[in-house]
Amino acid sequence: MAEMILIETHGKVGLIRLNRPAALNALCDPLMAELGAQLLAFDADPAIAAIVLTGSEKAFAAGADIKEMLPRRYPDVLFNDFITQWETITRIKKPVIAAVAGFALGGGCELAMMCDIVLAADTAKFGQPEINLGVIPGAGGTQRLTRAVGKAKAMEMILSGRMMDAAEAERANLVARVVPAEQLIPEALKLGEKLATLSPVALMVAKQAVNRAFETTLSEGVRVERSLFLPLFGTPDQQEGMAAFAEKRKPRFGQS
Ligand code: DAK
Repeated sequence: MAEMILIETHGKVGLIRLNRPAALNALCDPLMAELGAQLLAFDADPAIAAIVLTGSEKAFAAGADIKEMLPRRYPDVLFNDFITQWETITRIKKPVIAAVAGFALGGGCELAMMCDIVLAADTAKFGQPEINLGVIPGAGGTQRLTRAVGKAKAMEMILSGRMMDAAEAERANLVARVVPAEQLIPEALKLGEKLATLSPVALMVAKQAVNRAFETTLSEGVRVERSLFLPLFGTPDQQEGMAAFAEKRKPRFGQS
């Protein structure tokens, strides 16, 4: 059987390509298990500083595998716990960049939204079409899409199943930026390489701080930010970063 994901490394950037082209990268259990294991492996690998997750030109992922879900019944879905492996990506400490071309639908859109930064090709199409299947999003779509694009668009997309193209997704703050399709992977790798030159510990806590904004009030979030910011003054990277600025040279982070 063909591998469901393909792995490359580019310097300190780990690239994961979803690889079920015949099914538009539908996210079946074995694929999600492979993806989760690889994300954890890159996270634990000191030679890797950032991760790029992508699909094919036609589809980032067209959703969870509908044919696999078809026979499932409640309460089996409750006991067999098919949710757990979807959440691995939210536990990754290194920055994860989604590079989305083509369809990012249902679980595919949810997977992209679980990444830290989403870059989109001008061919990308985002949507939560679960309503057409008689269900609703099940991997955070009702929550993350609403927080990203606001109630008006999220409600319309989730209730009607309408897709958003890349330009609309950028206007609606669902993606960080849109690039020509042929530039998608080079741009994502370039961004990953840039992150790889920065302080690993600062990147990790920056992620934590931004993610906290989705979970809490402003005053509590500001307190969390402070509690993450102040200990950075005990790190070699803070000394190196500030000394390098004062000495007009490039910092060398993560050396000790
Ligand atoms: N699942 C399984 N197969 C899929 C698929 C999917 N989501 N999407 C596409 N395919 C398969 C098609 O069946 C077809 O296979 P063959 O018939 O050739 O064997 C092949 O991919 C090519 O698809 P099409 O022939 O349909 O290609 P088109 O270009 O005509 O159309 C399309 C592209 C993306 C518009 C269309 O394929 C489509 O509508 N796909 C379904 C999109 C969708 O409804 N996605 C949402 C699925 S529900 C959860 C986590 C996540 C979820 C739920 C729970 N937990 C953790 C609890 C998520 C749920 C979903 O994502």
